[in-house]
Amino acid sequence: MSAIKNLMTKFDVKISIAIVGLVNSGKTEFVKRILQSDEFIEASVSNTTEFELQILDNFSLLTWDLDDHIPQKKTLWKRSILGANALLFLVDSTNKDIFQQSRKLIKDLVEKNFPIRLLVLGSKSDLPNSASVGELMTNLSLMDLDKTKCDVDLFKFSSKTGEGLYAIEEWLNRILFKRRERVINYTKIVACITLCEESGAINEAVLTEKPNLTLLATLRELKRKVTIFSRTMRVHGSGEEVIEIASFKIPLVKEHRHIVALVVGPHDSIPRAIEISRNVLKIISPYCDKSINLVKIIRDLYPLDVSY
Ligand SMILES: Nc1nc2c(ncn2[C@@H]2O[C@H](COP(=O)(O)OP(=O)(O)OP(=O)(O)O)[C@@H](O)[C@H]2O)c(=O)[nH]1
Ligand SMILES: [Mg+2]
Repeated sequence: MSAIKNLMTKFDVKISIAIVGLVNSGKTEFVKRILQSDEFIEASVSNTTEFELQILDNFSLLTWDLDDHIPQKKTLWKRSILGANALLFLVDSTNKDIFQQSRKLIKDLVEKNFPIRLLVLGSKSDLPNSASVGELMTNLSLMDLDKTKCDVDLFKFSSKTGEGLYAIEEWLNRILFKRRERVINYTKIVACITLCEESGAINEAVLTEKPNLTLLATLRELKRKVTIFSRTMRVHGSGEEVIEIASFKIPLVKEHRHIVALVVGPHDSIPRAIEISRNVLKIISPYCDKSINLVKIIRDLYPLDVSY
């Protein structure tokens, strides 16, 4: 289950998220990535081709294909998109030709529709020609928007590699449920598994001094998940996914042809765990065998993040 879907289905309230953007901005791919299954009901609404709705229990995802203007009169737009709990505006970060058009649409959306919060998302961050966050900020003139009308944030993400999806989940968590993860909090790393894609070698480190049966079963299952993740990410240089096994949260991070899976507690900061994973990846990347002492590396780097 994807982190975003998991977040939405955890709560006992109806949540709707609207995803808008130009044709080809990556809306459908993003929805597929969030749902990661065929178990949703697709409701199509007659008389429009631009609107789509996916419903899963209490959670609905609405998408709208924008063209050259923000619909001003359509009741469906007002009721569904502007009535949603969160509004995401997707921009294909690899297509500089559409930046100007997207800038105009975002400006119109803020000035004429007054959404309270807007998250602008640069999609397709996995591609080499993807514009940076700074470039997007400038080209979309996000700094010039009227802050009294709308609070705007900007992230980049990839539906193919999963990078940035956790930041989106965190944003939604904060906006929808007024929760904020404290990135400065230390994590409690219980265990870690690494995989070298070149040699296939898997390293396992148990950091807690009291491993129990649940943890051992989790590690067995995790090895399977890491292998599947490696297969899925084969064509990508980097990638991210957060999974849950038993009561553990586990970010899987790929970089430098290695994967690191850190097993942390259910309330730990995932952004911090991902940052730790990236630093561990830098250190282990030259090694392709089982000779590295993973326990020592993690304890030396992050002595306060280890569960004793
Ligand atoms: N590399 C890469 N390609 C992506 C990503 N997201 C979408 N694409 C590709 O971009 C193209 C458009 O993506 P869609 O998700 O269909 O875009 P859309 O906004 O739904 O487009 P319309 O429904 O036509 O308005 C497809 O070929 C996708 O495979 C991504 O994160 N990375
Ligand atoms: Mg689509």
